[in-house]
Amino acid sequence: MRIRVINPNTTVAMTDLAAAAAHAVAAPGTVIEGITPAMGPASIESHYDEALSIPGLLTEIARGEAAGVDGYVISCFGDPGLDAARELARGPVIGIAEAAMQAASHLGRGFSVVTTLARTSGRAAELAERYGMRRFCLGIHACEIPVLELEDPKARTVIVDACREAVHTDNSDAIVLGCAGMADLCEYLTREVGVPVIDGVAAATLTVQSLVTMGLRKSGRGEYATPLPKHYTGLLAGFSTDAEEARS
Ligand code: 2AL
Repeated sequence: MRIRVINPNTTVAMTDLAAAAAHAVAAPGTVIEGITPAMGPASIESHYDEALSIPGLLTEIARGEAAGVDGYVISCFGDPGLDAARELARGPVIGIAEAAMQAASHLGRGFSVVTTLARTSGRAAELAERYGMRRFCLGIHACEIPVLELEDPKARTVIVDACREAVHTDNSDAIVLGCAGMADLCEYLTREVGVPVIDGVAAATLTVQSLVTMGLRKSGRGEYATPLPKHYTGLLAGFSTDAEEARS
């Protein structure tokens, strides 16, 4: 089975980090391919970044379909372009926020999200609502660390403090990490904080793997059917769906 872990931002180090987190949990027969789009923002921490990450992501889904990929992980906590990606793909497409929140809901009565900048909190709240997770999502806490500074050794301490504070304030039973760039901290945080800490990259990878193993594919009926043939103009001409070669 081939799973593509698409990092919707263009920072290769973050793609490598996410691919490593996926590889660490995948079954021996599952091939993980980390993908960095050729266009898009260096990191995603605003609605503008998120909107402009989607063309690069959809290009990679189209490429994956041409290459016969079995399923995809969208490796950014805003789950950008999830519905559109599902329209293009034959197999499952899972966002890390949806997978992490669902996993957390199996492990305790409520979870806290610990994210990067406070300005990403609204999106996390919207996603909890969308996925029916509002009842479980007891709070969203920002560390005010920009995505590309997560690898700074000082970030660890700030994140561990934010997780402890979140558990205390929300009386929560689990932590959901609000950024793919935190995936490598998951084990350390679990040890330090003493509650389950869920990395969405691992959770989404195993959700895709499970669905494909069960022989389940995306439903082609209704809203997730292939987009209607349509001509696009200007910079988006390559996204036209009225000619197969348009997307190549
Ligand atoms: C993210 C993420 O997962 N990747 C990225 O670029 N931004 N999430 C976040 N809360 O900042």
